[in-house]
Amino acid sequence: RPRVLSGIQPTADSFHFGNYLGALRQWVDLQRDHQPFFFIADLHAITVEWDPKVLRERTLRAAAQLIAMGIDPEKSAIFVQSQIPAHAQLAWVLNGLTGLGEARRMTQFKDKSAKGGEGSASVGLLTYPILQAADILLYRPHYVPVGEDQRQHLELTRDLAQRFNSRFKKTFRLPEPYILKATAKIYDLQDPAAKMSKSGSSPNGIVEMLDDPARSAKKIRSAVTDSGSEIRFDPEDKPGVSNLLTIFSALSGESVNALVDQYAGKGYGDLKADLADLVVSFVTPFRERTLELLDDQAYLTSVLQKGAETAHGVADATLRDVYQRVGFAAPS
Ligand code: AQP
Repeated sequence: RPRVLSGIQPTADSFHFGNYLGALRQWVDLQRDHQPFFFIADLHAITVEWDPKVLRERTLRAAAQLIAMGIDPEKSAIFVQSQIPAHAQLAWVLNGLTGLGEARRMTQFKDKSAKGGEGSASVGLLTYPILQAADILLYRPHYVPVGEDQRQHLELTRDLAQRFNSRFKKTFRLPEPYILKATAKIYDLQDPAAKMSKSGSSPNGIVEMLDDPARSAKKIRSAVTDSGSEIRFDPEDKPGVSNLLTIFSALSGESVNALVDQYAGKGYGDLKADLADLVVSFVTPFRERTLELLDDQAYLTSVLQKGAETAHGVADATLRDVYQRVGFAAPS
C-alpha cells in the first residue's frame, strides 16, 4: 500500500476549519487504503514563542482531536515528532545541503518574519521547511496531504531529496503533494482575501473545531458577504459567498452546483443560517468525543507510544542509510 505522511503543529488549543477541510479530512480518508504516518509537530511549534506547559497540553489535545475526527490508531501511526530524534538529525544533514538564499525565499518565512521584522524571527523559523523536509523524507511517503500553503515547502522537499539522491545514492522517494483543489485554501470569514489562519485571522474570521458551537454558528452568520444578493460560486467577484459555499459543500457532501441551485432566489442570510446549523451539528459530537478522550490521558499516551514505535522502525532505518552515505563513521 502507498504510504502517506503529514503533520500538524500543536500551536493552538483547537484545530480550525482551514486545517480540517484543507488537510485533516484527507488524512482520515487516505488512511483506509494507504499506510499512514501522522505526527504532531512539536519541534515546529518552538520556532515561535511558546509556553512549555501549554505546549505539552496542546500536544495531547491535538492527539485527542485527531482520534475524534476519525484517525484510527489501529490503522495509522499517530506520534509526537520530538519523540523521534531522527527528524532533527536528518534536518541537520539537510541544512548542509540547503542554500541560505533558498531558505530565505520561502514565502511563509518571508510573511512570518516580516511581521516582527526579520531580526526578531528565530533561526528556527528560517530552517522550518528544512525540518519539514526531514519529517517527510524519513518515511519515504508517496503522498503528503496538505493545504495549498504548504505547496512551496513540498517543492523544497523534493528538491532536497533529488539533490541528496544525485549527490550520494538514491535514498529518498520524491513525495507528491496531495492537495484537494476544492478545499486547498479556506478563507477568513471576515477577510475572504486572506487564508483562515490562527496567526493572521481576526478572532471572528476563524472557526475553531473545539469552540462553543453556538459561537461558531454566530461567526458563520456574521461572515462578510459580497455586494449584490445573488448566491453563486465566483471566487473572484464573490469571495465571501464562494468560501461559504466551499465549506457548505465539504461538510454536507453536496456539490457546489447543487447548492447554488438550491439557493437560487434566496438570500445570503438563508445560506448562512443553514450553514450555521450544519456547522453546529458537525462540531457538537466532535467536541464531545475530544473532551471524552482528554479525560483518558492513559489511553492517549498509549496511542502515542504505539505510534512512536512504528515511526522509530522506519525513521531510524532511513537515518542509518543517510549517515552511512554522507560519510559519518559508524559507531563500533
Ligand atoms: N486556511 C487553510 N486552508 C487550507 N488548509 C489549511 N491549513 C492551514 N490553514 C489552512 C493546512 O493545515 C495543515 C496544518 O498546518 P499547520 O500545522 O501549519 O497548522 P497551523 O500552523 O495551525 O495553520 P495556520 O492556522 O495556518 O497557522 P499559522 O497562522 O501559524 O500559519 C497544513 O496542511 C496546512 O496546509
